Amino acid sequence: MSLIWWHLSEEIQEMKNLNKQEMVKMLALVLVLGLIALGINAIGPVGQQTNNATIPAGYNLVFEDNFNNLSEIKWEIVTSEKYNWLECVTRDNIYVENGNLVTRVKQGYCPSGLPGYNYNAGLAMSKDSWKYGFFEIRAKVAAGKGLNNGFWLIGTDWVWPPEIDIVETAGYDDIPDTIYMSYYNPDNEWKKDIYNGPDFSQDFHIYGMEWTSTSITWYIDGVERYRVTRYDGSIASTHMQVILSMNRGWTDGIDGLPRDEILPKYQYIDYIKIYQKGVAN
Ligand SMILES: [Ca+2]
Repeated sequence: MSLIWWHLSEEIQEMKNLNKQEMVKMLALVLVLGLIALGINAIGPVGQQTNNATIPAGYNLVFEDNFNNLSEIKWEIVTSEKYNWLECVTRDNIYVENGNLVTRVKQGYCPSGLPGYNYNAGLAMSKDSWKYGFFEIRAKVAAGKGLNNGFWLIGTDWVWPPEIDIVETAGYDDIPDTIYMSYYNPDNEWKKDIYNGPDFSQDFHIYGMEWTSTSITWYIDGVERYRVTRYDGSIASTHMQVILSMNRGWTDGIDGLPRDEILPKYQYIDYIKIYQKGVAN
């Protein structure tokens, strides 16, 4: 503290010695520096890009959920009676908290009494479906071996293939620093790539995917990370529904089971936005 005060005292003394012209120059400099600081602030910290930075030109918003509440007009909360992995899917593991959709994996037996399943998870499926568009979520995934965070698209009424996995953490490791981007095309060919980045469970990130009649392109925080085109195989041309989920089934049998002591685990989704070309708001 005393050092800072000493420097300040010196600067005040120097200011007293400045003539009027120098004072005007200094005030102008302060003003310019202030404007630069304001500009930097408007851009925002890394990982907080504006949506405009990530959406390709020519798209209009057609679906949006900021998760201020859980809308059962927009979402079907799927349960095990309809679908299950190697755990049960129950309603209580999908809920809204502090403006985020939370999907949870926890220990617990299945209400439906399916044998051997002592974990349960949450899954929300969009009631609407879309053909082509730009799909984006801002999410903070959960860390932990055996946990599969997912934001993906599937054919209406669970018709498979096609399937587009916009983001998956496969749960091979404790730290989710690898994002899996996958596409199962209508010919049942699996196209895939991975992106190795930071520990994605430490902060929210923006995951996007553009699907056109000729290509599918994956984005992480506004940067293109993978693309398949019609030259790699057929591109899906049917309506697809969005699924938001976290589960523990995908890596079962590959040393991927979560340790009981890390549960419960939570994935947070701040928003989902879907844009299409040539469609008015
Ligand atoms: Ca939100």
